[in-house]
Amino acid sequence: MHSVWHMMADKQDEDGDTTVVTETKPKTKRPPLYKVMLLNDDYTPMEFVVHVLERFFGLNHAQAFELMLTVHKKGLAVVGVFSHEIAETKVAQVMDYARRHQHPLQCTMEKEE
Ligand code: TYC
Repeated sequence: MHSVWHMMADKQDEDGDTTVVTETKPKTKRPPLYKVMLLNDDYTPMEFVVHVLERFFGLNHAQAFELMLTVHKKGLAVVGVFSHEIAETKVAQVMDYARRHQHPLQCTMEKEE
């Protein structure tokens, strides 16, 4: 939502003094969003990454396969954008799942600017 704020014209009182009337924007701060990223490595099987993307990020198989290939080729990719709490949960879920399956898959989060 955009709003335009004007500085009001200088007003002169009886003595001729001027006052600049300013307004301040009422800030409705939206909470920051966080990018969740998957990092490539040489050992985690492609099928495992595809499964992770389906299981924790709600992607269908084709979307998951495509995004896995992007990570594989580029080194990393954003796999979702969430609130701080949801992003932390996703990272923890992926890291724990990878650890339990003894894969070195890494998942991180970063504030979106
Ligand atoms: N590079 C891995 C391989 O060739 C596959 C892979 C993709 C691993 C994405 C991690 O986040 C990842 N088996």
